[in-house]
Amino acid sequence: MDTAAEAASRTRINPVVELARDGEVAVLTVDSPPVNALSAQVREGLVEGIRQTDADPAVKAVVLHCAGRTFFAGADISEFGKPPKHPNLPEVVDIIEASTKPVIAALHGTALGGGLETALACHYRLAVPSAKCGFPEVKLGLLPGAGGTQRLPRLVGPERALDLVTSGSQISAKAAQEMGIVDELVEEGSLPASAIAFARKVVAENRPLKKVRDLDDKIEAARGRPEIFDDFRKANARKFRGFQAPEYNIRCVEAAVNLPFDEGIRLERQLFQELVSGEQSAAQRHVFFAERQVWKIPDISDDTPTLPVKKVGIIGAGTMGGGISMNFANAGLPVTIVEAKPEALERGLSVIRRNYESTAKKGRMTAEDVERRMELLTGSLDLSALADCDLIIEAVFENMAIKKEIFTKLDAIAKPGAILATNTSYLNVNEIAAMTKRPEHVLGMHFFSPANVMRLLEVVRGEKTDKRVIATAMQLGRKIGKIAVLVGVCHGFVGNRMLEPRQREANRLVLEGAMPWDVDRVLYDFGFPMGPFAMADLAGLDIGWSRETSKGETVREILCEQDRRGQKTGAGFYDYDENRKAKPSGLVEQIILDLSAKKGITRRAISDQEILERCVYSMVNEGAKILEEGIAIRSSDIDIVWINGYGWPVYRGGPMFYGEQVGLAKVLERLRDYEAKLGPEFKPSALLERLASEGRGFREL
Ligand code: 3H9
Repeated sequence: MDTAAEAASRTRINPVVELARDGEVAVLTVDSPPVNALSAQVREGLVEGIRQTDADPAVKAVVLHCAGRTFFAGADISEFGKPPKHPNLPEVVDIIEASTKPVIAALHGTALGGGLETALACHYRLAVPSAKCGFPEVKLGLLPGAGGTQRLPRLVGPERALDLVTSGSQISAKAAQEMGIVDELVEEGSLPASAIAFARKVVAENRPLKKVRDLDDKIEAARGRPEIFDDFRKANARKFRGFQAPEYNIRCVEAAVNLPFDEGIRLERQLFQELVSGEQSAAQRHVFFAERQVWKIPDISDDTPTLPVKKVGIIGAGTMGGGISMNFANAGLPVTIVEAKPEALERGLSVIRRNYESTAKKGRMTAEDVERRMELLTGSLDLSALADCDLIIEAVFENMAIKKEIFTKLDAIAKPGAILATNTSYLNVNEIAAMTKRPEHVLGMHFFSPANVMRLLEVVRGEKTDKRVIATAMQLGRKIGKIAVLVGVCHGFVGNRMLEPRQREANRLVLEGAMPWDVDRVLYDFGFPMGPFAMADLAGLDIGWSRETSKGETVREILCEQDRRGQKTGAGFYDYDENRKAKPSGLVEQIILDLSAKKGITRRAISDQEILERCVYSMVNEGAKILEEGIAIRSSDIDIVWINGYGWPVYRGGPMFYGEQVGLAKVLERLRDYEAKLGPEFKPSALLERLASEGRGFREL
């Protein structure tokens, strides 16, 4: 309980900001759950708080502190794109910096973005050791727009500032202290008392008001040395490809070095405004919220009980089974891997070891970590070794008969209550579940190759799957670091089903007049890491192909027949040199021309625009059908699948977001045009027709 005296020295400035007094030190406490984002109300409260402390002659110093789990986690992202509310954050930080009393920021949790900018405008910064800080704006397609790009280089120098603002990564309080962002570390859990004590010391020693804007020693040396920035651009060109924000961040840091503070701030403001009103940031902010939305399942509440999973079984030690096993071992769960043949089991386990060892070689894991993980993996040749597993994931060859046989056997072996999952990419999970007497415990868990690396996990809900089983799979997905998306049963689920129309159009375009490298270039320029033909060459053209059944009816079949099976054979759609660098192939061009002629197709010039529209709008249309059928819960889930599983550029927000950005009416019009010219594959989905006619978007469903 507060004493009467303590209560008397507290003033509530507004519902989220409180001003307390501890002798000559004022403590401004912000309490705006969940993450103390700097919303309009928080900003108003801070400005009023500083006004009051400035006006009160009894106050000699101010501590700025947040209640709950974290110091300010940044600007309130949900305010972007809406009419601005005053005071804005740049105004707030100016007012804090201009305070006539020293302001001490007390950091815990994650001081991010605008939160860290607020701290940099304070005169001192303290942090508990577990605190982290960073500028994640770039991940939202933005730059620190409240002085961060100008103050950070003055504290840490331009090189480190460039790294921090363009990577968006978080650093520990200790690292922040070493760099000069944080003045002192204080004992865990000691805030705000330790900050109040520090403030007293500042007052007692009559220390001057230290303003970061006045510092020069860390930037001086870089002045007039443009190569620092040019080299940084060059070194990161691949990573930044297509993104607008990294370059804008670099320009701001460059300005911090070369321009007076106020001019730098003006440039920062101007570039921030440009980014925040642009398409890329809108897309990246959409992805931020979509990634958090994906875990919410309308008919399965957060408090749905989950089933305990202490031991995992994996059937198949191939590429998929091995990768999946690594995820669980990484999370500290024991895994039993079952294979049919001893050589295959041994090979699978040694591939896993090799993967871990190569991670260790890169310094991202210790030799002990490798051993600890390997110890969690047990191989077996007998399915009955899975009898005590809580979750069993089948990851064998994509063949319904084999999967059915395995599930029939599993049903007899697995303990009651165990979850049985299939890692199928296309097959009907209901049919597989029907082989067991416990279809409510069966679901799909579709991992993406390489399964230990790719973030996406499609959790496939069968018609009988129990809600607790789904809640457990989603929770496990989170535990192993995946982004899990709940999808329904259909051929290819969300991701592969939408890949199909893109693939179909890519192949048709090639027969109608484009070359594989034309299609690849258009999709690469759009932002995919590679086009479909380069991708096919990488994966191997002979997946699912056999010489006996090959009919020579597609370019791919002809290439396989000629032993051009992709990168592994040094040739596929492209020719490859000894460094695996791709070159367009004259031979392939001839094969394509011959095949077009054989099929009676008169080739024509095809524009880049047509390539893009046919490949991408057909995906949007398929996505609309997926939504219509209830296979995905919401359009943003589809976006998450494509961004995390198929390399869709994050700055284009996912296929459904992109469709909306283009305009559903325009997409519809182009689909109708292609339907008339090219056939029923382009028939628009009823949902797309309806939304376009109502002027609504997928997000409003
Ligand atoms: C910026 O600062 C611009 C300035 O430079 C310039 C301005 C002029 N705003 O992630 P969680 C919500 S840009 C609004 O699940 P965790 C989030 O949606 C900003 N909402 O928790 C979720 O809501 P719900 C720079 C936000 O513990 C809930 O809070 N800052 C914000 O796993 C819990 O979030 C960033 O980019 C926000 N800023 O992780 C930091 N942050 O429950 C963004 C969170 O309804 N935030 N929410 O789904 C994060 O990285 C993580 O949320 C954090 C906590 C690490 C803080």
